Amino acid sequence: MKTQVGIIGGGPSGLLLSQLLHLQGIDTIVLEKHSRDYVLGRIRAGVLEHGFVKLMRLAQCAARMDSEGEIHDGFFIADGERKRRIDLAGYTGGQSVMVYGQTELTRDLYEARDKLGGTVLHNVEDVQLHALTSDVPQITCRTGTDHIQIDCDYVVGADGYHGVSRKSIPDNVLTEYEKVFPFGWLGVLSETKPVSPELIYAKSARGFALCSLRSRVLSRYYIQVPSGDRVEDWSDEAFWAELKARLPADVTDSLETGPSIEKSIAPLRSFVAEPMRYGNLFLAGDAAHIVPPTGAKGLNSAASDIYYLYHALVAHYQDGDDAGLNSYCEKALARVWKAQRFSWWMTNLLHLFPDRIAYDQRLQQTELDYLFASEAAMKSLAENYVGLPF
Ligand code: RFL
Ligand code: PHB
Repeated sequence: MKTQVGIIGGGPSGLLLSQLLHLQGIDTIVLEKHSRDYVLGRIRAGVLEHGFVKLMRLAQCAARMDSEGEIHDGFFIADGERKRRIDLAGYTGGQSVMVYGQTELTRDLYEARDKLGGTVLHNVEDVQLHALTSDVPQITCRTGTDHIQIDCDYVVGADGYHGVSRKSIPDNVLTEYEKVFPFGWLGVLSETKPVSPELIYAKSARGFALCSLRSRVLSRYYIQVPSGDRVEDWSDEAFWAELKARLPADVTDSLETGPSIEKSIAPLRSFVAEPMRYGNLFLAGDAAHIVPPTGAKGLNSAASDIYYLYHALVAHYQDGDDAGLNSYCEKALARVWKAQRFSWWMTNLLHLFPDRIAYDQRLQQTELDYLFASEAAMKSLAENYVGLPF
């Protein structure tokens, strides 16, 4: 097989890039390790920056998002019984975020790929990348008993944190920066009325909690749990009791509980791999960087990579201009590190760190007191939360 851009990974990054390039007449093949049902069964992000929303519109995939997604102009931070609304629109000249599930967005991207006859191969095994520094890099893989070779101009590694693309870059070229937090998030999806129309990020003496949502009848809640906890350790009853214990009393009083329809634990990790280009391989999204979910920046950081890569590839194919490809790594990483900083800051601000010395605990409390009292600090939070410009 032959294509212009071979894309590893059929998650949001790979599908969005494939769709955008197709609309510009650039041929792609997407290789996905899992079945479509498996990919669509993963419950992940819920908050999209405006830049991401604009990209979905450019990709002609925004109809359902625009009708079913919710615009949020603000969110709450709770500290024990205190609650402060962060007025996103007020602090950012009218900007907002969109609450629309990653699952739904991925479904929309798959449907758009189908409609245009895009090639997405599922259940591919043993994906390997070859000759990445040559003019004709290749991808080989298997589907069942078929062996496939794809000759490409470029390979995009959009295969997430555990993918093969990043691992195809020689060790002496790649530098990895990593910070693992000593806790994870236990998430529950339930068909209950969300406790608040806007998200609540809650710091409490028992640890962090988050009240989020997918729609008027579908809630998404998270609690911080120690690393090592397993989903089986947490019955629905235990989850609701712990969530209630971490929220302000007025929120707890109106919390509707019900059976979980999904329950999973995500570890909290910060990670960046540099460079994001090796020869004719470009990394994008979680393949190159991970953030703890506290700032809702993971998927949104993937979106800015796709934006830069899309424009760079279009300039290459339509105008013979490689400036965008040559500056991809530098531009993408500059924004990636700002999202890392923000996610790290928000994680440190709101979680319980069991081993923190008393001095650091006082500083954490002072940081939150300062935030609640300072328009400048809240403005900075709002600017980052709605998303820095691409
Ligand atoms: P993905 O979604 O991991 O997709 C990569 C795809 O590659 C496939 N794959 C392979 N395919 C072929 N060959 C191989 N060898 C392969 N290895 C892997 C995988 O099967 C998969 O389908 O990466 P992508 O596309 O870069 O998208 C990134 C986002 O998924 C991620 O950043 C977000 O979900 C992070 N995130 C959030 N981001 C936000 O912007 N806002 C949020 O509110 C938010 N909340 C979250 C989150 C992530 C969470 N978890 C579970 C980590 C909440 C949670 C709980
Ligand atoms: C979610 O709804 O899944 C969600 C929302 C905000 C975050 C993280 C996850 O910061």
